[in-house]
Amino acid sequence: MKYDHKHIEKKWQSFWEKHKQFEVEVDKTKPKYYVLDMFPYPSGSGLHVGHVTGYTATDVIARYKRLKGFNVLHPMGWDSFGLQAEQFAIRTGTHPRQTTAKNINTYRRQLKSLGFSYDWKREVNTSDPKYYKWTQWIFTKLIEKGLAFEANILVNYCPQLGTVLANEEVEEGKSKEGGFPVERRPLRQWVLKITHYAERLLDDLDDLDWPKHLKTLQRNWIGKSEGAQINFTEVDSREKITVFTTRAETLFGASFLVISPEHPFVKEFTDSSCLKDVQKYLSETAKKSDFERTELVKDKTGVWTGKYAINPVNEKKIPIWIGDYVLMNYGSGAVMGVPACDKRDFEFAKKYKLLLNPVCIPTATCSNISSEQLCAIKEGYQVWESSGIMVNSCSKHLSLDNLTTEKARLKTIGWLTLSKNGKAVTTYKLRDWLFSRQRYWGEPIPIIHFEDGTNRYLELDELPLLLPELNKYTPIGANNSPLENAQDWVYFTDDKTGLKAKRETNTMPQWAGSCWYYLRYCDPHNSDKAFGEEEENYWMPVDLYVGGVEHAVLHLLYARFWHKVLYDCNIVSTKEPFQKLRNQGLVTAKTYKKTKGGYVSFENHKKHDDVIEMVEKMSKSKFNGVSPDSIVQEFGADTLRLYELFMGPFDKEKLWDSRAITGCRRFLEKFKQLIDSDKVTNGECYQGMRLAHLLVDGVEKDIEGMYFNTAISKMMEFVNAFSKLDSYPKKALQMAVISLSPFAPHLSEECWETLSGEGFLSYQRFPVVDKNMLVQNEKNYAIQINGKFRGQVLADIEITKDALYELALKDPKINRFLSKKPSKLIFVPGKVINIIL
Ligand code: ANZ
Repeated sequence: MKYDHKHIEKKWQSFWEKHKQFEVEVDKTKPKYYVLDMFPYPSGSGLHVGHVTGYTATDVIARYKRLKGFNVLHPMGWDSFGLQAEQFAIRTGTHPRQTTAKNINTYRRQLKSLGFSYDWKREVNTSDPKYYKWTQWIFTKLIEKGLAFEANILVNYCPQLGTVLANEEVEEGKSKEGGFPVERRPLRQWVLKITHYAERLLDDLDDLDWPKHLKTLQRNWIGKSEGAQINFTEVDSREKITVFTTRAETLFGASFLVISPEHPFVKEFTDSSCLKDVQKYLSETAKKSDFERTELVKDKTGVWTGKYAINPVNEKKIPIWIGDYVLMNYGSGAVMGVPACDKRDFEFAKKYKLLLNPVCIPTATCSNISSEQLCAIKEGYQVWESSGIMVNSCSKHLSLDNLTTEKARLKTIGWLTLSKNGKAVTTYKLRDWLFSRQRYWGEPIPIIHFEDGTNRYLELDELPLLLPELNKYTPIGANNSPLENAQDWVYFTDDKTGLKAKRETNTMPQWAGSCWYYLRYCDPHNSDKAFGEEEENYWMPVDLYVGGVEHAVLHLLYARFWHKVLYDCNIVSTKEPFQKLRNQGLVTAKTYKKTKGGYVSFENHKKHDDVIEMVEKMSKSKFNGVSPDSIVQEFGADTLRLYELFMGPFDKEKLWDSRAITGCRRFLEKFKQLIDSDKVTNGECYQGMRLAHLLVDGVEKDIEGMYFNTAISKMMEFVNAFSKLDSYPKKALQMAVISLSPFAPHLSEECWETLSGEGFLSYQRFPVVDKNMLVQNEKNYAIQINGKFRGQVLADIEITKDALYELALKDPKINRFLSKKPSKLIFVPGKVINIIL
């Protein structure tokens, strides 16, 4: 019987839908399992096969957990607000609402065509007012807690995108979205106090089952540094300058101070004789991004202010410089320059001819230092950045000489604290989250401003604050949001106060909606609350979350932050949202890149002589995206699902090869042939049952460990071994069908029906393995003839030499070499027989 995938897949998809097979409700009699995909932003180009690896894996897990008796929540939705959706709308000249609706339909159709077992009744869409009403409400909770406020801050502004960006959205001085240059500008903006949670965001990582590299990425992003603040005094004004240092013990070596160009004291600390130079310097650095300023390879620049400060430990006068390698938004925006112990300060001192005082030298036991190097360090010609022994560090206040770095640090901080010249502090690289965007396609920030400069947030009965309909939604620049165009919406009289009011025109960043969507899935149709308590209690936390590693510091950090705020408001019951997390590996494909830039498609690449073949991340823009549609059409969803996971280990990078799909298709055809075969019997057959138990055991372990590719290999091996049997026990085949069903659910349903299994496949239980059946009592023996390998035979582990020879004679492939009687049989039990003729 032919494998008609089109008929089979349509039949079972309608069946599942009709019987609402994947819709779930809270059921306290069953254990729950919540398996979640990072929901997509529905782009105009639709899904490509690289997107669906993760979705296929979670679907295998969801189906497997159902077979294991869990009540499985497996939802899907759309992250449809944000820059990408808006950029697409601008490019195509259609309103984002229309393009979003259209794109969502495409995505939904594509995902359904793959037979994913989502509870579609729970679909959420972040740009739907019924959803964003609650995003806005959570924002008001942040205000209530004092975690959202307006401030004048230096922001990352991207002129091409016409908006500010969060630190997390900037990479190497460019916008992650689009790669456009980003500059620093002071602006009044909404900010969320994520730094308040820095310590908990760090600590709670310990208990999560997340990949190690991902935890490291978050830890580094939060960037905890333990150090000290030290106060220096400016000579003329007696004003204090506070520096942050992780090396307090090097204080005797501080021979200059460097303050950031944005430091509030820059004006005050500049002597009139240096004013011109300073102004010139400031205007030059204003154009640079933080990345350019701190890039390690770059030459450090600076300018002298003409002023001095007093080093509190020895009362020495040291010059105050301005240097752009010092960032205003880290530590205190000022550093003490210790050229003997810090490479950057060493280069700076060399360039501007500043003093160097060696204060820390390697210990005598430090092995890889030559005597010449030691001499250079002691004399101040070479920098020594590691720990060691303190020298030249003695004054009437403090003596550190001969102490180790660590002891000296403690002693220095102790003295600083007692003398009130400083204190121990912890700083974080994490910055507060810049939350305003000058964009149209986002959640309006539910704030209204009054003429007297005060404001208020909208209360629940005033939400959702609808995004006004606008025909002109492109960025208008000059730090203004396109929402300014909706004059009637912006200016109004506030009913609650009777005052004239102006609405906030900034919108929320694209990360807002995804900060809590996993909570809405628990109770998506609740119109009185963001979600019900009972539902949240039952379903949370997410047991398995699967998505790309690119979200390590954006979505995953922001969502953890909001979740902790909600936890503190007693709105959620768990401290963390995502208990276990796994990243799918990137799917790559061949690209054809023109040497002058740009890409051509595979079909056209021969027409160009300046193209280089490369392997890159799959993407429509590089013309190497493969749509699942054509593959589902030609080979079927089950084949595609199998190939998605068979390509290689789930968390590793994999190269897409459309030609290799036929292998998976052939396997499914062979599987179906077993089921349709007239060798299927109701009888028992030890060999067949043993193969089935081995299969179930292997597949179960592999699914649990997310080794999907090896699970599929085991199924392929099963089919090969099983097809050689004389009869096919039905029971064994039923076990095999259940094992296959999470991977190829449509064909499995069809096979179950053919085998006339009881009830529907989706309600079956995953077979229980009989451990006795797994014990190995047969082996594959290698058969050699005159030392040459001629084939294999399966035989009892305790078979005798002569019985094995008899068996070999029966195998036609081997028999044709055995024309004569053997002169000798050399036998290694359990391994090999060599027949000498
Ligand atoms: C003196 C010193 C001596 C330093 C020495 C280092 C080595 P992490 O580990 O990244 O926290 N620093 C402080 N504030 C800064 C700012 N706003 N911009 C740029 N650099 C800043 O690094 C902390 C160290 O970076 C601090 O310790 C300070 O230099 C510098 F042998 O102070 B140190």
